[in-house]
Amino acid sequence: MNICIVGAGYVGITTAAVLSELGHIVYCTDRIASKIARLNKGEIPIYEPGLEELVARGIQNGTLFFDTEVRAHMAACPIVMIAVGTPPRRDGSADMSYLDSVVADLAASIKSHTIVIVKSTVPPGQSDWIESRLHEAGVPEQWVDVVSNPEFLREGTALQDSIHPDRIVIGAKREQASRVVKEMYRSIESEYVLTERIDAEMIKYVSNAFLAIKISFINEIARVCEAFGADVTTVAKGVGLDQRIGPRFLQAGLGYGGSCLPKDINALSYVAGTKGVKLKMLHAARTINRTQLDVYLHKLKQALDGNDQPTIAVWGATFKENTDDTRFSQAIAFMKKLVRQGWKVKAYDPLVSPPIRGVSWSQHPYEAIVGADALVLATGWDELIHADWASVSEQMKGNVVLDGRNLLDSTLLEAAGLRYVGVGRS
Ligand code: UPG
Repeated sequence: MNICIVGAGYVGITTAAVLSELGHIVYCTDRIASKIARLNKGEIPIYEPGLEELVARGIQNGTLFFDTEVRAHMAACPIVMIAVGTPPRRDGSADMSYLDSVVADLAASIKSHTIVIVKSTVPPGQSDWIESRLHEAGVPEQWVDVVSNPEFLREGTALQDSIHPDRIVIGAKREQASRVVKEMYRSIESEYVLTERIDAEMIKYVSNAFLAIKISFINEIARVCEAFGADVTTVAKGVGLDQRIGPRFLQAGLGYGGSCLPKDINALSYVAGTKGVKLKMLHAARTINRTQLDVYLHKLKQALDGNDQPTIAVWGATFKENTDDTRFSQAIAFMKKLVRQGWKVKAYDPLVSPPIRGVSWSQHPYEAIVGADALVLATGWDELIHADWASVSEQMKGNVVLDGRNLLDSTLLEAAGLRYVGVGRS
């Protein structure tokens, strides 16, 4: 199949590379010429393990192309996949302006039957809207099928998630269109959910909302575990073994961040509000996520034992490990909170060092901790979890280690003379 993907962002590039690997001819398009030029040289603008190799292979095999001629490829390909961003607006709603301009391009380009796959995360009802806009612009009804096919890949494990997805959701009006999209993924073994478009759109938002609720739930439970001297990691393990609950997304810590969960739960709350529905659980999940940073700050203050001019080292800045994405990162939000206390903050992250007022960046994790009163593990990077704790203990001035991800082995730290502070752990 010849497929045109619009938007060379995270989802666009990954999906393009995977579809080309499945044997399709894929044209991944974007208006930003500099981005396309870099991609054609095999340079990937994002950090994602394994993606560079896959893109290089597609380019070499002649199955993957990056191009700025968006309209030309839209006109030539029977399948056009929309993978542009839908960033958050101030009021919590999703900004549809990139999608709007893609629809205008489509209206001007479609000359024969085209399946328009909406891969971007959009509010429920958006596919209907795209369809009516195209009809209003003069595209005959029989020329276009708009199909909702949301993406569930996670940053850092995007290829694994794309090649071995838990499910592939395809929402279409006409069965024939669903069949073509299913055929496009032919060699991917997965559960296929063929459904109405509105259900497919809802599945995407509800999945992210549920994940956020699961994380906030365990973060709230961590507070009560701590009050009773229970260990939330053990409690989560025991609870998660119940198949009705499941073990994942029960890791207590600084809370969730990233470009999806915070944005999508805000957008779902917003659209629900337009229909007069108040989503109280989502509201609670957001509140817990915000106050989780205060829980950690309080712990740090207690551990610092009256030292009100401390130097704090923070390891990790990205919203989670194995990504260079810092959008809505709880690690960064926490650093800002520390700076607001008037404290000195020294930070290290294996991939990024964004300018943050009051934060000085180190090139090496052990450089950041020299003279520090406390160390905060804010992102679960492997190299940081498996640090040499004896050296850490030697370099630091104080001995407090605040585990923002509940990932460290307290016995190892304590053996090195460090004082371990986790969340929900006695
Ligand atoms: N997190 C926790 N505890 C857990 C699991 C995750 O605090 O037990 C945090 C994690 O540190 C991160 C956030 O939750 O800050 C989100 O993690 P994750 O969901 O793995 O990252 P994303 O790459 O944002 O992926 C989410 C969905 C994915 C979807 C994508 C975009 O998991 O299915 O495609 O958002 O919508």
